[in-house]
Amino acid sequence: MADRDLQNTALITPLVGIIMGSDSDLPVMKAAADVLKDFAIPFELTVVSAHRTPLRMVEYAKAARERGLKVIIAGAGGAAHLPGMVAAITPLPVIGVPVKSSNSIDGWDSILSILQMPNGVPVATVALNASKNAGILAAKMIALSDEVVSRKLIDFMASQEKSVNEKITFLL
Ligand code: RP5
Repeated sequence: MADRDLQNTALITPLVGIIMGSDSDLPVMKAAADVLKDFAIPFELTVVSAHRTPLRMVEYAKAARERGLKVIIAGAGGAAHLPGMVAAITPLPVIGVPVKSSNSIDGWDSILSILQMPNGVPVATVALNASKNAGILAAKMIALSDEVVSRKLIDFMASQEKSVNEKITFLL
């Protein structure tokens, strides 16, 4: 599938770049895209492999800020070097999603290789396969300078609270 096909719009500049090491990560990473769609935040989604397409990774990370991206969500499994390497190149915040790939060591390989970054090169790491949270965190970053997204986040949080409160009432 062409990159263009995976953009939620070809006309609006994406604010969030969702990248992943392999198309096999897509079933996990799709939840981040779903969140951004819900918040009407323009994003792009594509495969960038630190190991199989290293030059593409460097080009992507170098160009990201000038293309208008504000935050990058990077998911990878196994020896998951993509989020850290992208964070080493771009000044943009990078949210790392450890993906539990089929040949992983229960996902610990992905978690530790994304989480254990050296001082000076932070990656905001979410839980294993937690790309939904990566999408929400990206939305919170966008909301810092976007009142509409901020309002949507406040509504989203209120609806979560309401749904939990309703369940509690039901249990009583
Ligand atoms: C990583 O290796 C990818 O992020 C993926 O999670 C894992 C397996 O990739 P495939 O062999 O399925 O392409 O680089």
